[in-house]
Amino acid sequence: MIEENTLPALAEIECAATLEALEGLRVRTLGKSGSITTLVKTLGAMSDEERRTKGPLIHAIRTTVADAITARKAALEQAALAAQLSRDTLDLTLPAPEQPRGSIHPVSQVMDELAEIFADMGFAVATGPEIEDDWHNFTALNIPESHPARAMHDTFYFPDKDDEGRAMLLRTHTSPVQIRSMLQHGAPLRIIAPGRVYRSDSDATHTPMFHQVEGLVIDKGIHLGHLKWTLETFLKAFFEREDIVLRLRPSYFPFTEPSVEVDVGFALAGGKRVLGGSGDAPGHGWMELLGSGMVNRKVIEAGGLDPDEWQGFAFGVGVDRLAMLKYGMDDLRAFFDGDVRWLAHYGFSPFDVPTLSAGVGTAA
Ligand code: 2NM
Repeated sequence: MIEENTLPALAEIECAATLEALEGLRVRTLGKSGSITTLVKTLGAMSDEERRTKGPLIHAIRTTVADAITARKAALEQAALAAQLSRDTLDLTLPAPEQPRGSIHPVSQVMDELAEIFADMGFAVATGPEIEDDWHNFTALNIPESHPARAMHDTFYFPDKDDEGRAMLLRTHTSPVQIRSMLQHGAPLRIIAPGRVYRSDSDATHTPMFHQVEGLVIDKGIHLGHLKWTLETFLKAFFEREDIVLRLRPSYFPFTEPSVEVDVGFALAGGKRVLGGSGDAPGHGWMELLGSGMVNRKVIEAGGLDPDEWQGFAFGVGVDRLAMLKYGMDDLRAFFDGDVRWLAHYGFSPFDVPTLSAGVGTAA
């Protein structure tokens, strides 16, 4: 009886080619009205004697067929998975699609470098409004009404005055930030003020908006020696050269007394100016780089401090010019054209931000 009911079923199960065919077999044998289910049901009508002899056999048939179906099902699923795995291939050697990526503008890069270098010397970064009043931009800086820097052709004025009757303008330098810092924080003070400044000027070497960084130190007993050391240390770190040589020349700015123009020695290499070495050596020269000086007593007073107690030095330099010198760009106007080809060429990776290890004391 086992043979009669199971062998053909077992052979069919073993031959089932698909999961669907196997499921059909299961329904026909173990389903509600399947052949083996029907066989199991016959047990109910049997005498005790008959059930005792046939019962174990009938249950053995059901178990054997059920196990065979389970085993075949596992084999078919395994085969289906193996077939799919061999069909679905992933080529890990294919190049990833190129992602368009922006870059850091050289001006931003240089401003970050400056903040880093001066942070190493204890300077904080100070910022202030680009729309200023003429008291913070001029008067407080000892620039009198008659000074040519106040003339309409240099300064962008707004048509209306502010609530306090002061003329409004686009700041012509970041010095008003230094005045605001003195008034807000008092002394001692060590800050740099980087940012956009505006002058009505436009040609190959001047743009109506450009970038400046100004530095200010206010403390007791500050003298020109501190100024020279600070600028020398800054320029060596920024240009990553130990052979930077400075030349200080007397000059004039209304906000400093004495005022000092700072030149940097350069050599000519292949027709290009390379900073480093004395400008007095044969084949060398001096390049004017920045303005500086001891803060004028009147400016310290305008900043709310007693000039008999507090002294200071200040300096100002063009960020765009620093970037051009360090990274070898020759056209200032390209800085503000927004040409993506120029940006891709001269821009910096956002993942290569300056770190403290690139600051003061690590120049090559
Ligand atoms: C320069 C040159 C010399 C300067 C002065 C001040 C302030 F506000 F403290 F008085 N800030 N920056 C200064 C001095 C700027 O730029 C060529």
